[in-house]
Amino acid sequence: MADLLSRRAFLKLSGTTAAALAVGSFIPPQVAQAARDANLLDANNDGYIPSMCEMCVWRCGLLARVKNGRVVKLEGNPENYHSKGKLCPRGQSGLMNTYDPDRVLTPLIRVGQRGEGKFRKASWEEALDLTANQMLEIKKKYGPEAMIFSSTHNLSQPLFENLLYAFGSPNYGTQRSLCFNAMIVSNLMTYGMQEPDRIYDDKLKYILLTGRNLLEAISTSETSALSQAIDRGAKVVYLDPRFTKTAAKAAEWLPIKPGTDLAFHLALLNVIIGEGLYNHDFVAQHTVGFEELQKEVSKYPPEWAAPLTGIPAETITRIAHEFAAAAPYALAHNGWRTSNFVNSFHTQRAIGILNALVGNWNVIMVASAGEGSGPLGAPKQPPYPRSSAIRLDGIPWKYPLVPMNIGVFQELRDNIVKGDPYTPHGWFISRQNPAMSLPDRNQTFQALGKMDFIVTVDIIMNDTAWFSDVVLPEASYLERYDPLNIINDRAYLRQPVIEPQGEGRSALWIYKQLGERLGLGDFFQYKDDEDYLRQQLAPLGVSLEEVKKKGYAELPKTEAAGFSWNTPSGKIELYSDTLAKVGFPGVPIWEAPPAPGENEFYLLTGKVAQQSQFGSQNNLYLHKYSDEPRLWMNAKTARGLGMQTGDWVEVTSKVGAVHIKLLATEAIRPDCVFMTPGYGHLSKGLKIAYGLGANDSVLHVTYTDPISGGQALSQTFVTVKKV
Ligand SMILES: Nc1nc2c(c(=O)[nH]1)N[C@H]1C(S)=C(S)[C@@H](COP(=O)(O)OP(=O)(O)OC[C@H]3O[C@@H](n4cnc5c(=O)[nH]c(N)nc54)[C@H](O)[C@@H]3O)O[C@H]1N2
Ligand SMILES: Nc1nc2c(c(=O)[nH]1)N[C@H]1C(S)=C(S)[C@@H](COP(=O)(O)OP(=O)(O)OC[C@H]3O[C@@H](n4cnc5c(=O)[nH]c(N)nc54)[C@H](O)[C@@H]3O)O[C@H]1N2
Ligand code: SF4
Ligand SMILES: [Mo]
Repeated sequence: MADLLSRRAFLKLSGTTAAALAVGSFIPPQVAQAARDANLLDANNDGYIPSMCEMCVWRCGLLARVKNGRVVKLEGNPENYHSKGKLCPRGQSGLMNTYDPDRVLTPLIRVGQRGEGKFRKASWEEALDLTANQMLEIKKKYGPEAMIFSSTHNLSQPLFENLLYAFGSPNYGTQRSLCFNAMIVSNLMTYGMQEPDRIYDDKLKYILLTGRNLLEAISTSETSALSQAIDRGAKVVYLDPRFTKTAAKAAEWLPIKPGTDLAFHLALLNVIIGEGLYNHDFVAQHTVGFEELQKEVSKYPPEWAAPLTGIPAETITRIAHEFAAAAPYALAHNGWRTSNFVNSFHTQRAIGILNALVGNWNVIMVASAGEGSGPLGAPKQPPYPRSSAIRLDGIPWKYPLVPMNIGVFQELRDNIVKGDPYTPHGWFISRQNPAMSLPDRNQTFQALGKMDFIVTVDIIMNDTAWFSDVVLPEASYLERYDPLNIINDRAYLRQPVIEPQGEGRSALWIYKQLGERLGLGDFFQYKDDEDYLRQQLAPLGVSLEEVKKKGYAELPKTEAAGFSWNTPSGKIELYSDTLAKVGFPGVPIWEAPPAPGENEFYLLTGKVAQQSQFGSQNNLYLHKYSDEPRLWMNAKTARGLGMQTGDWVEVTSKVGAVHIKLLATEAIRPDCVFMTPGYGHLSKGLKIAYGLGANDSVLHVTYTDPISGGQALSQTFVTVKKV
């Protein structure tokens, strides 16, 4: 007994010491002066500072626990609509994003060959001068369009966009075409908005999730809302070729054949319309194009969809009946990363239309309150110069319906490689890792290789930074201010919890500095970060000091104006004239997806709860709790091929090959294999992530949906052999 006790005591002690070492040794002793000024800490520098997570784009509210002037823990802020008091595993581990020993803490300038990883430290003065001079030289020689800009959604993006549009370039790559273009463009065509909000209240009875793995691909508030709805007895039907954690919690898992979700939903529409189970009043009053839809979907009965999807006709018919019976408390979730096949746009339209037919508008689906900058103020700025250059990503000449600020990033990359219609010479990247997030990594390196100049703003040496000429270190999200974040009727604040380590600086500061050096100072009319925030808060009549204490500002209630959908007809468009006018089908039609050849598998990709995209794999805490990255293969298929868990295999597609260990599992269809994204980093500047696992972007072939411009990630087929 004594032995056991002492062993326990020892474990407890060594655990504490290890944690203290891991975190404590990197923590600078000073908390942010801003927090002290706002009286957020007591005389011992203890307290909680409200701020915002940035471990993913959901931006939950957090409370940073500060003890003796050190941040010791991040907790969910109950006062935030997204976190509601909870942070996900990535949010909880955010401390190690700030205290990562591999953080880039000074500006860096490349000295060796590109990709060799040899950089020298530089002052901000030198790095910013060099960047501005290179950009101006490119502009002078080739025009502003020869500088391309890319960035993934973040709060300082309006300033980034100021930089690129004021510079005069039309070439802008965002993550959206790699993620949810199909969902956005489809919602714009059907509802006239990018993404309606969903209400998971007591009444919600039936939820159809199409590849939306909410219990692993986490959006805290929605993930919790789904779990609570399941607890209250709502039925979840989940379609995914993989048995995910969401499948485990669903009432029914349908291992649908990849790319055939469209057939499944067309058949649901067929039954609901054919048997007259839709909400006649709602359809008559609030939609247009019912006849065209009815005519098209009459071609798609469940018996037609069954052999395509692998789901029995009776099951499809039953689900159609159950869905209609639950109306209007039935939700067909339109998904998030909807970049699976080139027919994903039609799948999305069919899902949107299914919701309209059961009349769940204003009951389960509502207009999002969060779009736009609402009633906030902004620094004055002149209009942007007009750019006469054609956009390299095909908007609008090839993709007439894709909004400009969304773009088609993979097409931009491909046209850089082709030099068609012209050749760009510089690339400015911020908060993004296109070396990994774009399909076909080899092609991305070819595009990067064409540049005279590449600059990246990041906090670590991600693979893109590793191949850059200049790396500008942003302060981490616990060390800086950002513009306010509107969610519903509040504007939330990100504020520094600690002073920046090293030379890290906020994006607000970096873009203003660059703007001034580029002669574009008029687009950055704020003295410093706090001044920017004060200008945002001015119309609300609330002081920054108050907002620092509370973590948010209430927005004035606006009178609900008479609502109509922002479509040409002002109604929900089951048939869309806009689509038809540019030569696309006005109602969703069946388009057969390509299928793998003999001995080939669909390559699936998807999020895991412990990692965010391509940027968190070097986080020590997340690394500790992540599974070893392996290729999932159906156990029976693996046995047939003489392979077992732990074997090293070579996975080959049309564009690349990787080596990875195998995981034989029942949790995937026999015709699919699966890889977790975000592994196989090349950057030796990431000591934990370097060389770990393999990169699925090496394998992905680039396919683009012609309507939404979304990439088609599940349309890559691979062979697998033992090595
Ligand atoms: N933990 C964590 N949470 C995240 C993120 C993260 O990186 N980590 N990222 C956030 C972001 S940016 C996004 S966009 C969302 C993405 O969240 P989700 O939309 O849930 O997307 P994924 O996890 O990429 O893929 C979901 C599932 O699609 C399945 N799938 C592949 N092809 C098909 C098909 O043809 N049909 C069907 N029905 N299913 C298919 C895959 O097997 C996978 O399980 O997650 C967000 N939340
Ligand atoms: N194979 C495959 N490809 C995919 C996906 C997939 O599931 N599989 N998912 C797709 C989806 S849904 C999306 S949304 C895209 C995402 O694609 P990207 O946006 O390119 O990927 P991220 O990993 O989110 O890139 C974030 C970068 O920001 C850096 N960063 C983190 N914090 C900060 C900060 O405070 N400041 C700055 N400046 N940088 C910071 C990180 O180090 C990282 O380099 O990828 C898409 N591509
Ligand atoms: S979902 Fe997780 S990682 Fe994303 S903002 Fe919220 S706590 Fe942070
Ligand atoms: Mo995404």
